[in-house]
This record gives sequence, C-alpha cells and structure tokens, in this order.
Amino acid sequence: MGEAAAVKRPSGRGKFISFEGGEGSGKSTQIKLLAQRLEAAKLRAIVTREPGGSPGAEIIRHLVLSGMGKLLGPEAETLLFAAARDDHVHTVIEPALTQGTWVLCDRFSDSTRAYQGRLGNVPAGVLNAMQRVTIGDLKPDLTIILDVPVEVGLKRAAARRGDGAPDRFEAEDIRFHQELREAFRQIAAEDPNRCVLIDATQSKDAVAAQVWTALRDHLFAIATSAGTA
Ligand code: T5A
Repeated sequence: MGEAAAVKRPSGRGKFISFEGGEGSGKSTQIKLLAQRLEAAKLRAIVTREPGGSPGAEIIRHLVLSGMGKLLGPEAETLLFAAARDDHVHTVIEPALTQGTWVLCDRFSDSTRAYQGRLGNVPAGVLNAMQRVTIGDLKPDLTIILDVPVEVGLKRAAARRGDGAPDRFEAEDIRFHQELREAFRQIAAEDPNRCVLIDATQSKDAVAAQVWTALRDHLFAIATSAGTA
C-alpha cells in the first residue's frame, strides 16, 4: 500500500507544525524533508519561517539578524520579533490554515520564550501581553524540538555558513547556547501533548523517521479517532 493510501487524512482546517531547537540543530533540513513527505501523501503544505515568512516580516528579519535589535535592548528586540510575527500570522499562517493548507514553520513563539524570555530576561508578563496581541489563541498543533549538544549544532551551522560571518545569535558565547538548549528541553517537558523532543545527532533520515512518527502519533491518530479522516 502506498504512503498516500496508508495515511488517513483529516479534512477542514490545516495543521500547524512548528520546528524549534538551537542553532544548526537541523530544523530547515527536516522541514524540507517533511514537506516532501506530505506532498507525496497528497497533503497541501507550505514551508515558512520566523522571523520572516511574509514580505514585511522579512524586512524585520534582516534588521534583527544584523544585530540592530540587540543595540535597542531585549524588550525592544522582542517588540521587533512580535511585529514580524503579527504580519506573518495575519498574512500567511492564518489564511493558509483556514484554507486547509498545512503550515510548517521554522521557529515560532517557543523561540521567543527561549531566546528573549529565558536568555534575554524579558518578563513573562511582557511576553504574554505581546503574544495576546500577535497570535491570540493560535498555537501549533505539534512542535518538533530538535535537540543536539551545543558543540554539534554550532559546528554544523559554521560548516554551512562557510566564510560568512555568524549572525546576531550565532555569535553569542557557549554558555548562552547551553542555556538555550536547556530552555527548549524544558519547554518540551512542560508541554508533552504538543511538543516532541527528538535526538537530532542521528542521521538526517533517522531524524526524519522520528518526525514522521510524531506526526502519526500526535496528528493522524487524533484525526482518525475523531472520525474526521
Ligand atoms: N529568534 C527567532 C529569536 O531570538 N526569537 C524569535 O522569536 C525567533 C522566531 C533566526 C534567529 O532568530 C532567533 C533565533 C535564531 O538565532 P535563522 O537564520 O533562521 O535565525 O537560523 P536558525 O533558525 O537558528 O537555524 P539555522 O539556520 O542555524 O539551522 P537549522 O535550520 O536548525 O539547521 P539546518 O537544517 O540548516 O542544518 C545546518 C547544517 O547541518 C546539516 C545541514 O546539512 C546543514 O549544513 N545537518 C546535518 N548534518 C548531519 N546530521 C544531521 N542530522 C543534520 N541535519 C542538518
């Protein structure tokens, strides 16, 4: 039986899947592999990213990753991420989900919790207020958190970058990245119904197989048991 026939597909609103993790953990690689697999299963999906994903948000992405936001301080930098997310959610993510298209997003609000919250010490009350304005009740149906030791992730990111300069966050010191890893592991532990933590030191294909298992267990199983497939 082919993959398309084997998967019971839900109808109606699209599913929202975010990928999170430290620098170089393999998010972009896994999103591409998942998009190909969903396409083979005849599911309509778009791949997008944060910061960015819409024309307005891509302008803010450029600003933030250049280091400009850092000069303004953690709270102002958080506002920039929030402005980018607001545009992205309203012009790309929500319209796609409403049309039944699945959305695969490279980073979303958990990145704000980890980078600006835990690492930037922006208070939870500030983050919650911004979240209410930008995304309201929207949250991913499934979040894949790719976990790699910091040295592995930074080495991969450096190899991919070649001679280019590290961006605003890649340039932070090793302790920053270690705490970041802990922040994502904590997010996964606190919300096991939504988050799946995957050991991303494995081969690309082995990680992709675990991503697919997570979809099957968290999304397809729910859709099937709800009788919507
Ligand atoms: N940010 C973002 C915030 O501070 N707050 C927020 O709210 C949001 C949304 C975005 C930055 O913005 C910050 C976080 C980020 O620092 P970015 O340029 O989008 O920056 O970069 P990242 O999201 O950090 O992603 P990276 O581009 O660093 O890495 P990926 O996508 O995780 O990794 P990927 O797939 O490009 O892989 C890196 C290299 O490793 C290889 C790949 O081929 C590639 O060469 N690789 C593997 N090698 C061996 N085994 C595997 N399993 C491999 N998987 C991938």
